Amino acid sequence: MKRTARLLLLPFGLAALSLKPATVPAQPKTTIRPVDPHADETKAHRDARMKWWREARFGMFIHWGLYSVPAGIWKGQEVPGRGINTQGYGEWIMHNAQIPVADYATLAPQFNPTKFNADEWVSYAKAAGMKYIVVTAKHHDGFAIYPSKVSKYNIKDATPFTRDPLAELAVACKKQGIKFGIYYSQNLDWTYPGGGPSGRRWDPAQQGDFHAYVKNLSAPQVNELLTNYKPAVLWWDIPGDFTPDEARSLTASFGKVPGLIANDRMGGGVRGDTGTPEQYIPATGFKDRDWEVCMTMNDTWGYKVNDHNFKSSESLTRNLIDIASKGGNYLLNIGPDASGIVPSPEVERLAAMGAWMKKNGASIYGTTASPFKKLGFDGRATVKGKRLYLNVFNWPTAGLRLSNLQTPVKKATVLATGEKLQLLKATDGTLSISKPAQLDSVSTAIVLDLAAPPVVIVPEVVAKPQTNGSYLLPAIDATLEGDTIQVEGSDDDANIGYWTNAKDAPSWKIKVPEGSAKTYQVQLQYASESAATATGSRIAIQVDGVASGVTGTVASTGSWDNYRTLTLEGSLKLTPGRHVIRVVALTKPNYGVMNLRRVSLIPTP
Ligand code: FHN
Repeated sequence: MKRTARLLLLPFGLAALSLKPATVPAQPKTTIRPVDPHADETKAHRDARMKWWREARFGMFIHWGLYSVPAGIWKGQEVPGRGINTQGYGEWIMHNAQIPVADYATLAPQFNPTKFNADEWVSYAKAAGMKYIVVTAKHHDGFAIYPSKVSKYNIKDATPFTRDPLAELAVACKKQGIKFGIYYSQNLDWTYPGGGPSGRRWDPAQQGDFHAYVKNLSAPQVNELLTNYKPAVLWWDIPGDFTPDEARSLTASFGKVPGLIANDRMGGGVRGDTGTPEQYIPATGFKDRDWEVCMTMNDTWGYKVNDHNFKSSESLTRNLIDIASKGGNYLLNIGPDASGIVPSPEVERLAAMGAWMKKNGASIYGTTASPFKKLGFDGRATVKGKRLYLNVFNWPTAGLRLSNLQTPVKKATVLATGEKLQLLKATDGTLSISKPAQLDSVSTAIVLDLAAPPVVIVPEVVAKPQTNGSYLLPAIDATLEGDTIQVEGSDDDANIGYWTNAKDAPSWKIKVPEGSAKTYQVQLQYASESAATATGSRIAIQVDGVASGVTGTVASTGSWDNYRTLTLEGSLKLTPGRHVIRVVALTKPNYGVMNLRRVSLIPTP
């Protein structure tokens, strides 16, 4: 569980519990709408609804609001991060500088984005090869950048700017063939009395009843947005602990937008359509789940005048390729300034990505995840029907080789130029592909036309002892049993997380060489944010499905990111041969068992 993932998880669990009555009396049939508006959807319907989004692969996030005026600076001082916003994001300035509501509202008369040009913004997305945009209608500061009838704290009523940016963007999107999406902070609101807080409130004006806030602002604004702008995407942020009725009120107008796609950040028991890893690319993607990585180009979502720490267009493009190869979408952010101008480093990066996408987009759009567990070169793979795309970041000096592909390859071409490449198949089935005349410094996309959709043998991962005799079993090599448990985090620091069902379990295969029967201590590298008062989960190690007697308790480490090494009690006796080492949870007093990065077996003398 990453920091954001934890926020998603807790309210789900609580809401689910509160829905279960102790006894179930015979009830007349009711017509109460389920809390999750898509609860009864068939797979076919869902596939049809998600089709455009799955094919799109690339979208633009836009964070724009009153916070673009101070642009990271308050009373002449650069505002650092605070509390849960350690990053010091520009759009968090009201929270990070603890600006009183009335003082923050003085930004509204200064917000006059006369240079805002919806066609231009959408054209940047289009030029980058993006297929949809998602723009902040209201962020945590509570200010609406559209003329809301629900509250006067909006662009039309509170600023000199009388236009409606959302309406203009919706029209520009339609004109340019881009899907239009809306972000809405349904839970956090630092201005409206009772709005969801982030830590302690800092101004008495923020005090109030959360349920009244949902009833009088949040739900009516969501319904207003869906009714008036008919977005293709609704992007919730930071799940709220909503009652079932509140959850229903927030989704009351979903029916007005057939095909609406909403993410997993609403709360109140609504699972949503898409997972939302933020600022990282999951090591293995998400199993059986649509997902979208949202990411900043520099270190802020909302404009900050002094943030020049931009990722290179090469790494942004490779991120897109990496994400597509794992079956996800990339929602890449821009943070326009208060006049409505998109900062030039962002425009330049979008154009550079677009130049690559124009020639190589076929290796991204409409593709599905790589069938390979690992490639033997620095690059990524995607699939579309009978085509296998290889994106090669750095051409291997020893030549490009592909192992484990069982399907016959008919031809290989360079996607951007059409150059035909030579194919050579070794007796062990390894394919060699000749080097193109020209390589792309970002990534050279190769198309392999196959006789049928690719069939790939995924080699079994069997851990062997290190030189000191110990076994290292990393998250990335685990076999996962269960529906919720998954590998998260990026390759270097991946962990097993979302372990919310105690019956789920990770396991590893190991091979103990002949003549080296030994006993081992078992160490876990783990993190857990269990409440300080609650005990941690009891853990046990099984060998080949049998309890080994090795057990331990994974107490809180303070946060889901704070890893600690724990040596379990007892020792493991392993005979020569193959074994399956499984970590099981005997108890789960908290909402997650733990985040597990690695298991180590250390030989004891
Ligand atoms: O707190 C926000 C943050 O400002 C930004 O909007 C991101 C985008 O995903 N969402 C929240 C943090 O998860």
